[in-house]
Amino acid sequence: MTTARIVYASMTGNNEEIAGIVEEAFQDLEIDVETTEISQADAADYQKADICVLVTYTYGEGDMPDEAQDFYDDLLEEDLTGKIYGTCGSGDRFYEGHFCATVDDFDKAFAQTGATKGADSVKVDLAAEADDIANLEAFVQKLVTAATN
Ligand code: FMN
Repeated sequence: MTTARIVYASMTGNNEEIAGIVEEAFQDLEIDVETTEISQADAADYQKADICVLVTYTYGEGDMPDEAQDFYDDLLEEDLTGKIYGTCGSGDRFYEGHFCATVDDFDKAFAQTGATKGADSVKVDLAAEADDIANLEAFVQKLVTAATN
């Protein structure tokens, strides 16, 4: 059975909600999925999954959330060759030039692990609305297709 692991960082709830939308989309496709908040997660947990997903906000001026830093450093040490990954998250377009910068940082980190990108990153402006939910569902569909073909 195909398995997915979602790790998320969220301060005010937008990304927790996105993680929930992504989790439900996996469940709808009958994927065995587990979701963990980033400070409770270990980058090595991705070794147990076929599909690795990271959902995060961005802080400061394009800065990584403090609680994501250790996970990020550990992720760079993992060899995730053969796995499929995708990143997504909510930021705020007000931060021009830094919109969802941490989503991009994790995208690059996964590429360094040897994992294969299964779908383009999805970036959401603040809370997910109907079109964002559709984009997130399409993102999950692509990840599953990449992992099962
Ligand atoms: N969003 C960005 O896209 N880029 C930023 O550089 C950025 N900096 C922020 C700095 C501060 C002090 C705050 C409060 C928010 C910032 N944001 C930035 C917006 C958050 O990433 C956005 O509100 C996000 O939806 C929060 O997610 P959460 O509800 O899961 O915590």
